Formats: sequence, C-alpha cells, structure tokens
Amino acid sequence: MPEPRIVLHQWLISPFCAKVRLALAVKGLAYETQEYNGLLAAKAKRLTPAGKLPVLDYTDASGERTRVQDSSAIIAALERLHPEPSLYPEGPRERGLAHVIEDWADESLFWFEAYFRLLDPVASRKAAAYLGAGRPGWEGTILRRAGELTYKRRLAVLGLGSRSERELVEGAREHFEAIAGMLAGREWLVGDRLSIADIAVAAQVGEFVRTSRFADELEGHADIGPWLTRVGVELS
Ligand SMILES: N[C@@H](CCC(=O)N[C@@H](CS)C(=O)NCC(=O)O)C(=O)O
Repeated sequence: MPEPRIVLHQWLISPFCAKVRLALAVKGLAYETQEYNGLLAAKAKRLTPAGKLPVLDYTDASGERTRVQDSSAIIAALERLHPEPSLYPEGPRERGLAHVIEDWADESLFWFEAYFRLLDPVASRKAAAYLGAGRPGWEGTILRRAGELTYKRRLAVLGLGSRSERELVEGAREHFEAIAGMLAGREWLVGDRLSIADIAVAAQVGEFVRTSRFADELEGHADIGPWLTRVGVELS
C-alpha cells in the first residue's frame, strides 16, 4: 500500500506539537514538518480558523488531502487511519481515565508550563532561541514579547494570573507529585501499556524540562525521568 504524505505544521517549542510528534513516532509514521519560526508565525494563523498549531495535512494514497487542527483531534484521526499500535486503552474505565488525563494535561498542566516558559525571563530567553531558530535574532525577541503579553492576558482570564509566583511554583509541584504518584511502581500512567495519557502528559513535562527552572528535578526524578525516556521524549 502506498504511504500517505503527512505534513506537520509546527513550532518545535510547542508542547502540543511535541504531543503529535510523539504519537507519529509511536505509530511509526514518516512525516515532514513545516516550521513557523520568527515572523512566519503570522502564516500559521492563516492555516485554520483556530489560528493555532499543530495542524496536520494528511494526503492519502488517492491524493485526497485532509487538514486537521488540534493535537487531540489530530491523534484521534491518526488512530482511525492507522489503528496499530493503538493509543487508546480498550476497557471503558481505562479509556475514560486516559481521556481525562489527556484533557488535564492539555487544559491544566499546560498553563503552568506556559507560565514557566513564557513569563519567566530566563526560560523565555531560551524559548525565544527555539521560536526564532533559523530567522534573524530580532524576530525571536519580538515573538518572546508577543508571547509574554498574550499569555499574561490568558493566564489572567484563567485565574492563574492572580496567583503569586510562590503559589504557582507550589501548584506546578503539586502537578508533578500527581504524575509521580500515578507512576509509582508502574511503567505507564494508565493500564499496562503506553497510551494517549502518557503522550499528552509527557509532551507537557518535556517542555518543562527543555526550558523551565524545574528541568533538573524532573529529569532526575526516579519515576518521571525514566518514564519520559520510555514515552520517547528526547532529553538533553
Ligand atoms: N488545544 C490545542 C492547543 C494548541 C495551542 O494552544 N497551540 C499554541 C502553541 S503551544 C498556539 O498555537 N498558540 C498561538 C495562539 O494561541 O495564538 C491543541 O491541542 O492543539
């Protein structure tokens, strides 16, 4: 059967793009990437009405192209097209748990990750280097400022913006303890094999490791460090 052509429109730094890359790797699917570093970010806005990345273009053997945005929708679509290995547990309880954990990673853990990447000066300088990769240096700086303003506004709407830095550090560590608690004595977050829950959570934790002040404690954690490697997150 001819291979499909898969193009992932991405930012290397985005945890949601990392989530899709992890899923593609587990499914053993070859793909190309289209990067939107620096001021090319404006082009990413025009790919779909949501204006966000990741976006995936999937062209099947007959040449028909489907465009999907949103990491959860993209991975669910890949699962329908390439069911093996499955990323969703079979039993209803484990399937439900995996869904809830994916949603928690995307909708709660992410905002802590965004805070400690974009609103921490040291981390945001590191992030800007990725966001501006291959582009003139000033473009990375502009994106860093834009990201800071946008996410300050979004965190304020969510209520996280009114928490003190100390409370945010405590909140992030509570999340890390929850992950460590779910992993204690086990290989995977749900059931006895890798699932969408591991991929979604590891994608966020991987970004914490790449740029944030928590990198060493996460990478060196007895349960979390080896699990990140098992899921396929590339550590430094
Ligand atoms: N729920 C979406 C979230 C995607 C998302 O927030 N992507 C960020 C990058 S990490 C983005 O595109 N931000 C630009 C913007 O919101 O304008 C998913 O799972 O794909």
